[in-house]
Amino acid sequence: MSLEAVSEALQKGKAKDVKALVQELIDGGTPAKEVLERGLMAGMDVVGRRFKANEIYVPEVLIAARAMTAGIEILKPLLVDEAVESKGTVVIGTVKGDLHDIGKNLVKMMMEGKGFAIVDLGTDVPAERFLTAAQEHNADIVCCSALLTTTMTEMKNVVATLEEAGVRARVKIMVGGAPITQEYCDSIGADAYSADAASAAETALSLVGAA
Ligand code: B1M
Repeated sequence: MSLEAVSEALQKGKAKDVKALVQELIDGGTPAKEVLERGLMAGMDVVGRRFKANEIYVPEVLIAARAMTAGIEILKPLLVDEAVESKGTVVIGTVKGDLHDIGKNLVKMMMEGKGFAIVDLGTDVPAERFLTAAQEHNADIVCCSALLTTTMTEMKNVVATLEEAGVRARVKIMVGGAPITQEYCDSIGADAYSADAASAAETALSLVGAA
């Protein structure tokens, strides 16, 4: 029972083993954040590198992603604070053309834990859908996630679409995902960039003046 064992089970896509190992580590007193970062995320990093090197292919990555989600489910109640007072409404989604949702789901989870009501639009979300959901739910923040260099440009459309509809002044826009940088955030006129889920939740609080 070790963090390496979690990482290895994830790399092999063994969801049942990942769940059992994560549970064992938690029961043994390992902090949830450590299990997430040094077990699950470390395993997914290896998967990403092997995928890039063409040593494994989409089906294996997909199975590893399912195993990661299974592990995260166990950690969820331990990673989030039980906030009671509502801090505002967040509309979140992975941008059009992009199906990666593990990072987006982590951001959602951390924000829920900070007391935000979340409207999750899922993946492959067009700019217009971010707009209609923001209007419908009177959102305080729109959060866009992207993992592909080919889809990150869609974030610029989200900013433009909200601007054209005249709602930009009352909705903050947050961006994140592996290829996103502060520089890119600034260049498209979004309000904030965060590198990881925990800091995204903190940033969201500061954007609504609740930090
Ligand atoms: Co894809 N994939 N993938 N993939 N995949 C990457 C992203 C890639 C880097 C792999 C590689 O080549 N090394 C590469 C992108 C290259 C590039 O654009 N530069 C890639 C590719 C090429 C592809 C396909 C095109 C492959 C193909 O079909 N030939 C294809 C595209 C499909 C599509 O989207 N249209 C594809 C498909 C897939 C799967 C479906 C198999 C699967 C996704 C399953 C799922 O998400 N349900 C998958 C996976 C799992 C990966 C890797 C291996 C892991 C991604 C992940 O979940 N990481 C990834 C390689 C890698 O990242 N090492 C890769 C764990 C997650 C916790 O991290 O999502 O970065 P991340 O989220 C972080 C932060 O980024 C941040 O917080 C999270 C942690 O705290 N964050 C935010 C995320 N969103 C945020 C929003 C915020 C703030 C912070 O504010 C709003």
